Amino acid sequence: MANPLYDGLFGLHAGKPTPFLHLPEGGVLSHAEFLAASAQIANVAAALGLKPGDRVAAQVEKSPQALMLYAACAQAGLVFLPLNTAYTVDELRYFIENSGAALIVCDGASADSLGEMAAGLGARSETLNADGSGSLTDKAAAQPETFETVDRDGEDLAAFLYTSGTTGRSKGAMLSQNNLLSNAATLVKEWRFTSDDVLLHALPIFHTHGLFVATNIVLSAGASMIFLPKFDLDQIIARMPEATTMMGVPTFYTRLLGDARFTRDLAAHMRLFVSGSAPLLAETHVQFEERTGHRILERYGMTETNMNTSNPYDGERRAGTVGFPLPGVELKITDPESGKSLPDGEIGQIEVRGPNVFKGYWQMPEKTAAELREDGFFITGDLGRIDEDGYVHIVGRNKDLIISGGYNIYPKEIELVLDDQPGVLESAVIGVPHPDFGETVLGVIVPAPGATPDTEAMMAAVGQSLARFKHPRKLIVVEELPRNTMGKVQKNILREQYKGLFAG
Ligand code: MCA
Ligand code: AMP
Repeated sequence: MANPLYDGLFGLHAGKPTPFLHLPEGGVLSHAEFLAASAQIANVAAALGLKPGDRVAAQVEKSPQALMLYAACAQAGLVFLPLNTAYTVDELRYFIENSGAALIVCDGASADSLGEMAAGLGARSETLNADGSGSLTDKAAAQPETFETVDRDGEDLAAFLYTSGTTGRSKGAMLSQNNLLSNAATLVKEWRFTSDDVLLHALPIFHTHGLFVATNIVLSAGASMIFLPKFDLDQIIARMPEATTMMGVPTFYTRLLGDARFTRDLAAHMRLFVSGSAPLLAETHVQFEERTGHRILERYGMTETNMNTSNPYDGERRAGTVGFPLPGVELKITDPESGKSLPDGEIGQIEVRGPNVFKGYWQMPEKTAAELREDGFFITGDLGRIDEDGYVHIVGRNKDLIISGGYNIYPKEIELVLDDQPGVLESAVIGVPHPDFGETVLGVIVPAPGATPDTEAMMAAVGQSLARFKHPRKLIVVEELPRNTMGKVQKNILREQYKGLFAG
């Protein structure tokens, strides 16, 4: 028997003294050291009574120990559910309740509020702080450094990642072991990763990009990574000489270009820069090549599908495109009304099928059926076209979504909070161009007749219930919202009207 995810990413490195994590403060954690410590955490989970298939929710800062928790879940057959550290207690309650998590691992600072909530929902809770201390690692220290890997099938679930929806309710995307493994194997090959690679890792590890793309590729290739707690320009510039590759959201690249220390010399030895999670402006692509001589490799993916397309490693990396479907991934452009395939060159919705496509949304069969067709094609909600050379272009979104600095924000969730505030008749939340984050959030408010809404109090209310990155950067009060003849709010008119508000 076997456990494909654990065996394919972690087990293959058992006992090896090879480098895995280059730490921010200096020093290296080898594969063997990492795996011994993660086996101790797997033993803690078993001692707590967790059973294969149970969900483990983690809202913890990025640290080697946080990654060990991921490895421990794989080894013990648990479903890993990483959560953005910016989420408020209100937001977390929903994820924990909805997933039925058996264990919640959180920072010591939120132990009181989350621990109480966990207990109320029948879950256990442990703490793990940014420096690796906490009740989880305290308990792990007393456990053996080996753990008998739990048998799993490739079709068993490995992780849940919550993604918001256009209705404002988040959905737990269920990812199987094979979803994660197949994508990692493909990307290692396509992007030519080997054990000689050193990845500069400054992404969060609670999303697909930092965890399933960056980390899984490094593990699968036996490479190592410089594991920084977050994106910090000084650190990136200081550590780049040790790296061979970097992955980031477009904000990483625009920030690097804004710093005179980021020179052709500094980047000369690098093998590859990858960008994704949000559109990379063609002008950033061009400026980056002018500065460094490197062409950024842009790829396209989603939480539900991992990576779908990539520009080529060899061959032309075409600015403003996301390249070709990855081997094993089928991509078609369809008419949003009829679902029928459109000829190349025409704009329609992007649908994808392949071993990377998720198993559906946790306990939401109707939502799953609405987006995942019976024949296996997933309707991405992105609009695109395929050009005459086969490159995929993303031209827009068929879903009401804002992407700020690589984080997805669903306007509906914010509108629901704004509409609830005293003196508000209705609201519309839109994304407008922002020089640093690509897009940022703007709230447009219509007061109730005779009322003067207190925008400061409204921002405070938003702060109470929603993560900081979702907060509108500005609230604008208007008399009425533009509507079409069907009465639908015309957000495109608002976006056009306010597009210059934050322009750099
Ligand atoms: C931080 N803030 C943000 C964001 N990040 N606000 C809006 N959008 C954001 N992305 C808030 C902070 O709380 C702070 O609030 C203020 O903005 C300024 O923070 P700053 O120090 O400038 O930000 P930072 O800490 O440097 O972070 C910016 C960042 C970070 C480096 C771009 O957001 C980041 O690492 N983004 C990557 C997200 C990612 O991994 N996405 C992948 C999703 P204040 O100061 O007012 O308190 S996976 C995915 O999309 C798919 C599958 C894919 O294709 O990869
Ligand atoms: P998420 O729900 O966080 O997985 O975000 C997935 C969405 O990010 C996709 O549906 C796209 O809208 C967007 N996205 C990811 N990569 C790219 C890219 N390279 N260019 C444009 N949009 C992208």
